[in-house]
Amino acid sequence: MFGSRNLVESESGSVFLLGTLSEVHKIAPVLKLPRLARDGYWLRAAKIRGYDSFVIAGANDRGALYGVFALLSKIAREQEVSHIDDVEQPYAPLRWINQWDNLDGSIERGYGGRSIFFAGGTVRDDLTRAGQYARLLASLGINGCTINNVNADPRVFRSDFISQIKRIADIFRPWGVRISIAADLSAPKALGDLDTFDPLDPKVAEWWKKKVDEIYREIPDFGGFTVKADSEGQPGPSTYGRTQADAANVFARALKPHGGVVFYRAFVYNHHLDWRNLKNDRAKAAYDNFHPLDGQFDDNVIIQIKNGPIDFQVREPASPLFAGLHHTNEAIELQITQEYTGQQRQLCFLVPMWKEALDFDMRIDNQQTPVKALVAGRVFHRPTGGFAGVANVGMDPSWLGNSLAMANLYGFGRLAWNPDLSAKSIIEEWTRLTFGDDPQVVHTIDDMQLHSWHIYENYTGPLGAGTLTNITGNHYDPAPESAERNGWGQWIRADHEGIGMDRTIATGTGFIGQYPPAVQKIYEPLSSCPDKLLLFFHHVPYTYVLHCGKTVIQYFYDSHYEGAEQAAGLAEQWKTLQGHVDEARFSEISAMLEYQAREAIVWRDTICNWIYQLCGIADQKGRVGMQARQ
Ligand code: GCW
Repeated sequence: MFGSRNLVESESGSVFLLGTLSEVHKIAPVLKLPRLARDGYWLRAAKIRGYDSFVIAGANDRGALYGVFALLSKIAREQEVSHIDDVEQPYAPLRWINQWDNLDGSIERGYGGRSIFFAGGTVRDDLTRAGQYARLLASLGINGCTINNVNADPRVFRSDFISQIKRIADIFRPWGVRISIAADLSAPKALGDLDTFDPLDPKVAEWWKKKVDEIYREIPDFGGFTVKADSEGQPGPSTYGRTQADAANVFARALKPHGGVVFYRAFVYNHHLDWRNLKNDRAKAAYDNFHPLDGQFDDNVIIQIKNGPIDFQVREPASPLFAGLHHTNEAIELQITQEYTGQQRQLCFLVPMWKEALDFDMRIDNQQTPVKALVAGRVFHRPTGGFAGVANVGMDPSWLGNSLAMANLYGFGRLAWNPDLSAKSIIEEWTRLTFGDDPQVVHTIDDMQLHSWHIYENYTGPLGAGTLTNITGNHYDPAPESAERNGWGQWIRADHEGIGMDRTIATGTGFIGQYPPAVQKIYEPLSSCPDKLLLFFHHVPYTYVLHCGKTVIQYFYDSHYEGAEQAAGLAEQWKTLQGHVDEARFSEISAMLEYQAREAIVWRDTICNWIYQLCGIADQKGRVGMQARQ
């Protein structure tokens, strides 16, 4: 009716002026436009050509799309929009999702069904779910998605496969989500084209250049590569005595002319460490491998660093590598799929945990330098940086395996957009959007979600001991001994006298020395090391008295009993919502939480008995070790 594709009237009669800033300016030159960073948007209620209208102006098309989603979200949450005037900018330029999907349709550490992208070695014929996923990601401001497992299959680079990936890219494009591929450094050799994959060999560089050119012919907005090399059996530059920078740059140089980037993972470590050597420490690996290379990476390489120095445990300190790269782009890798935190069969809302990492102040040069600012490139004025979330959604109708787990993907997207948001405001948004605005429902679900991580920590890995799970098997059941005396380096070092990894500079592995001096001062002395991370940094006797006044052993007993009770409490809390949420989701989550309450008892008893067997100190409250005392 207005003769412009940017000016639309909805069925309800509302008028929307939608487009990029310059399009909006053409139609409504009287509006004073804000300045917007890439992907940012402006929502404004205004009178246009005599009509009460909503202006949705984006810095680019993607921003305009984000503005539409933001306005819809506000309306769905019944927020007042009639006087809206909101400018929103993303905190960091790169907000990517990683999927660990295998070409056969399975997903590594995926708990939400089969792959939405692949089946039987090819791209699925029916990509309906993939299209819905792209829309879902766009609604959160995600602008990139790596579609295959970082334990990468080189066959993705076959020409016939690239044209299949093009189909996924075509479906993602309207939603502003760029597709990327997890790349195997050995592909030129593995595919039989060359007899080497040495990144410094000109033939290899030429192979990557040609391959990348071919990809961009099919997918002009291709995002780039995610790379896992020299890690857990993946081929890497060490085969040829080359550095991680040599490997990263061979990809980067092929991608550069097209505007692509390389997320190069810092998860490089030796999984055949000698456990007998008390100075060995897997936690040191990322910093040891990457800090010396700072400044040697091209400017379209981003070092993708897991939030903690080990591997997505229920509690870890922030990785010191975030503070160790001053001339290199960084991204934080967060794990949305709950590998070590209940595998979507238990409730564990991870946003509070991620906030602790993002807000952690590294005190570089004694200045305020939180991890979030470092990864966004704000501290050292880097050209790019951001967030990578391992989502692993699948064909399950709930995407992740249960109807409450999506809060983690939602939360990741919101934090990637604005890490200053509180966990409480994020969960409040999510619950209202997912379950409506019945105050009892919102209050109850928010409360359950916000406490769930700490509850899970209580019965699986208190005091920074790590998730005391079966680390050589399913990463799910309680099995603390599986972490000890093997090459994986997730040692707890629990013996008859004491427990914990001594990572001090004075007597331990020296890991603490990787942090800036102000942070060392917090973790090195027992007197200032926080209880929640004590056993990550120190080996102490079971009788050591914590800041909270309990001994370590009593804290173990208490937290396990408390955690099991709290898990039972979650099931009770949920029951109060009967009749307030739809029957299908009500019974699905009831069953899950009842199961979780039982599992928490299994965890409690396994861990309490294990530690009692080791130390022989009975629980003061008589719950563990009574027989021994009688
Ligand atoms: O946590 C470990 C997982 C592996 C995963 C690896 C990684 C994709 O157990 O399944 O491999 O991390 O992050 O590379």
